[in-house]
Amino acid sequence: MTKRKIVMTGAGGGVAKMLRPLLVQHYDVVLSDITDAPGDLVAGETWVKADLTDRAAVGALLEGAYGLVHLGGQSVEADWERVHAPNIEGLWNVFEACREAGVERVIFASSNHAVGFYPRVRKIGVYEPVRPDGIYGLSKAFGEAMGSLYADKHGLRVMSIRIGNIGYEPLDHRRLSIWMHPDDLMQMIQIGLEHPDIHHAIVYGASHNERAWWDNATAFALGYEPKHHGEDHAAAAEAGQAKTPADNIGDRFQGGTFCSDGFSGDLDRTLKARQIR
Ligand code: 15L
Repeated sequence: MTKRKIVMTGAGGGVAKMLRPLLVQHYDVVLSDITDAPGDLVAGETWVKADLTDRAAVGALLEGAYGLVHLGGQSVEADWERVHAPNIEGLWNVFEACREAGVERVIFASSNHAVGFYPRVRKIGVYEPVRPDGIYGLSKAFGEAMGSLYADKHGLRVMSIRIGNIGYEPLDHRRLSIWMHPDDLMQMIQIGLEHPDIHHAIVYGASHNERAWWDNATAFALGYEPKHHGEDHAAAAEAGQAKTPADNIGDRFQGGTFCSDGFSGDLDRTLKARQIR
């Protein structure tokens, strides 16, 4: 049986490295990044070098694709120019190209940093307002809004995954609450690419974390059943935590150091504030 063509941007990054062997089992995968092709492509994978700010290149990349897994762009906090080019202008190009090419499904790699200023003592779902913890988080909130617009106005089916931290083990206390194993990310992406009832779904990219700060009801309603448990790795997380310096601001908020980075606000007020819709 011929496999469907899926494009994955940001294919040179760390998350893509973990996902590639899983994705190629199910799809014909076109990998893309701003770098040259790596030497480890396997059957079923091809590489297209493209810059997200190059509208024509993004259009050509998405031609004939059934779905897009969009991991590309700036992936940590940076100044406005570095975030704006790939995550705002580039994202616009990506959604426009999907609309024009008739791409049916988009998986948008959003981030926990779209809601990073929620205190750790709060458990949140996806219906609370966004609370970005920096310029990067702000761009992810913008991306979620793009997903909503293109689903409502142009009929795309979009899943925005607020990814916690992807890896084979949680790295510290914070990651113990937001960790996601690549196998579970793959399961979630497949739901996003295949589930018949998706319009625009915002879900949390997390494994089964006993210390979760998130209510992932929207993911569970779509059949998501994470296989990996954060608590199985508590010892590794404790060891990582022991090497992590204390952060009087970041340690109180879900976004961690992204919150303390450049903070000049009123800590008490930010902690106590209830965001009102
Ligand atoms: C993210 O959104 C980043 O892409 C990743 O590099 C980590 O910093 C992660 O969040 C995290 O919060 O741990």
